[in-house]
Amino acid sequence: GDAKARLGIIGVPFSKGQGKGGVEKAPALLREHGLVPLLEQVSCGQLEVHDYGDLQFGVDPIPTEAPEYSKIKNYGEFMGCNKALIRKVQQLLQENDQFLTIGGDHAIGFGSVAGHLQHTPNLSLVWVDAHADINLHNTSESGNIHGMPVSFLLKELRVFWQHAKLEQTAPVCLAADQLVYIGLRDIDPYEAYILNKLGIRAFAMDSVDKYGISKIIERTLDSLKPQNKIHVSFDIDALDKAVAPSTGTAVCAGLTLREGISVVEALRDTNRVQGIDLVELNPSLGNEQDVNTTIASSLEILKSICGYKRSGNFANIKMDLFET
Ligand code: HAR
Ligand code: MN
Ligand code: MN
Ligand code: MN
Repeated sequence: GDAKARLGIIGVPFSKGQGKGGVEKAPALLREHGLVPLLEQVSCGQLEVHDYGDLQFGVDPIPTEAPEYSKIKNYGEFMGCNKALIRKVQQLLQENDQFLTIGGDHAIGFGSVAGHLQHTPNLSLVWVDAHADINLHNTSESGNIHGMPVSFLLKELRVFWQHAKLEQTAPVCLAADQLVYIGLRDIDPYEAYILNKLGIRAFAMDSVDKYGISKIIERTLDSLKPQNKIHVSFDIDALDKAVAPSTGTAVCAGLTLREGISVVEALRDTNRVQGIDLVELNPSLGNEQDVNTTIASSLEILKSICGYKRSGNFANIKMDLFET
């Protein structure tokens, strides 16, 4: 058959994008639960998985000419980590066909997508999340930078981050018409305003309820440029609290596990997914059963992105039972 595709995995144990410790433990925990062999197994021989371990990162200085950045919690830690991640993702894409980033909190979505854009400028981004994560330094109420990564990526919002020197660290940015959200249900007023002003496609949970997930998937696929590679940034809090309780900012009435799986299966079936993030799994939150439930849901989502077919898969069967 065809040559195997290579998937590179990088753990990013970053937790400074929000206030709750524990989210940095997710990469090690998913590995303990057999992530690497599991993904190779579900792909039925189509995927060769290479684990690059955890990202090493430091702290950047806060730009002195931007005193307003001090309102943001841990800006220097955010930039230090994301600069390292931008470089690492480019290495992963030189050495592999696809990459998976395991957080950590969603602040690492900036470096993961920015690194991807430097390698592949024509990219579409599907952000699956309860939250829009598109705050600016002057619109965020919490100061938590995991609520801001998308604003660092968009061309139309670069003007608000002049002192971040993004033209040096992440010169290729994303056009607003190549971003689609699914699963939103907790959007800050300024975020809603930005989404509206920039005309960003956002399928919030009211749309999922009104039209059904299959229609939302169809409209999502229709909106992505067919020649573009796809980056799927999956925040586990997109899923309902019942199936993903161990996360820092759980919101009720989210996607069912089946809806989440349907979304990533459809994206996978385009054969254009090149980058994946799985973020915000926090094993320090909730009881043992909550943690196990959230790990299981995370693994189901990753399995489906990496080729698990609920309808069955006989791609690697060796013996022809019906030969006469
Ligand atoms: N919008 C809120 C803020 O900016 C909450 C953001 C929560 N973000 C995440 N990632 N959990 O999606 O603070
Ligand atoms: Mn390549
Ligand atoms: Mn998020
Ligand atoms: Mn979220």
